[in-house]
Amino acid sequence: MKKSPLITSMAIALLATTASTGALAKGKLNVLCSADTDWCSLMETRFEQETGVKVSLIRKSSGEGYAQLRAESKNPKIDVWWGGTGDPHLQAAKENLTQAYRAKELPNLLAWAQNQSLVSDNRTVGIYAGALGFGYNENLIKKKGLPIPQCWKDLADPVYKGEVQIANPNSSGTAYTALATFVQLFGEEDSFEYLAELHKNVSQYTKSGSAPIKAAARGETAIGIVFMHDIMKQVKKGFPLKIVAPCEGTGYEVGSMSIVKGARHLKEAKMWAEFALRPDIQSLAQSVNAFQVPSNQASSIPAEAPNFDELKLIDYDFAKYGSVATRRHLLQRWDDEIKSLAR
Ligand code: S7P
Repeated sequence: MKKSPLITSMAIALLATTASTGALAKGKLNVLCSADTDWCSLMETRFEQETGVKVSLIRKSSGEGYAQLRAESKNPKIDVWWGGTGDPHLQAAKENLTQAYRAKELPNLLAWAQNQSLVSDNRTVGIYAGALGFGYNENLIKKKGLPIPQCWKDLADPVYKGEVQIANPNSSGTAYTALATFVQLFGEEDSFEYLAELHKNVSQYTKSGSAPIKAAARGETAIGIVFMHDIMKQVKKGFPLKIVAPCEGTGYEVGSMSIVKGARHLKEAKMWAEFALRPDIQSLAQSVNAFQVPSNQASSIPAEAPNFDELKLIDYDFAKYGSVATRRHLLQRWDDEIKSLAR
C-alpha cells in the first residue's frame, strides 16, 4: 500500500522532533516527589541534564503519594517515588505496591537508611533523615504575651487556643510522624487524650506537612508542628522563627525512595535510584535549603541540619509504625476521635 505524502512528512517530522528532544533515544521517567518542591525541581533538572531521560514529575505529600500508588496499582503511572516520610513507603512495600532493588550505593549508606531497606526486603531505602519538632514566631509570641513553649505538652495549654497548626496525618507524612511519635512517647491512650486537648488549640489541619511553619513565618499562626529542617528553611529566608526540640524527646523520619511495582520505565527508574543515592547528588540538597541529614556516608551534611547526637530522639519503631495494621489503625482512630471533635 502506498503511503500518502502527508503521512510520510508527518512521520518524518515526528522522528525529527523525538531525535532532537532525545525522548525516543534516552527514555522517559515518571517521578512522584514527596520532598520540598525546590528539591524536587532540582532533582528533575539535574537528572534530565545528566542522562537525557525526560522526567515528568508530580509533587504530593507522603500520605497522598501512597494513596495514589494504591489507587493506580493495577495500572501504575508512576515509576519511582522519591522522598517523603518512610512510614508510607514501608506500608506500600508491605502491600506489594513497590518492588525490590538493591542500589550499588546501598553498602555506603548510614545504618538507618540501610535498615529501611532491610525491613522492607529492599523495596524502599532511606535517602535522608529529619527530626520532628515545632517552631514558633518569636514576634507573634511576644506581641500576644504568650509563654515560650518548650515541650509537646505545653502545646495543649489553653493559653495557645487557635495558635497551633499541624497537618492532617492522612495526607501528610510529617503529621503521621507526629502521631506515631506521641504514641511512642506517651502510650496510645494518653496520646489520644493529648491530641484531643491539642485539637482545641489547632486552628487548621493543613494538607501538606510543611504548611504550618510557612503560616507561622507569615504570622498567620504562632506555632507550627513540623520537621526542624522545614523551620530552618524559613529561618534562612529571614523569618523570625525559633526551633524547639521538645523537652520530652522527639521522633524522626527516614525520608525514603521506592521503585513502583510494574513501573513502565524500569531501566530509567533504576538509573534514578542510583543517581539519588550518590553523594554528589545528595550534597546538592543544601543549595535549595533542604537541610535533612543525607543518607550516604560520603555526602556532606549541611551545617544547618539538626545534630542528631544532641537531640533526645526516641528509638522510632519504623517496622511497627510503617506496618499496614498500625498505620491504618492510628489514622482511623485519629479520624474518628480527633478530626471530628468540636473546638
Ligand atoms: O519538606 C521536606 C519534607 O519535610 O517534606 C517531606 C514530607 O513528607 C512532605 O510533606 P508531607 O508532610 O506533606 O508529607 C519530608 O519527608 C521532608 O523531609
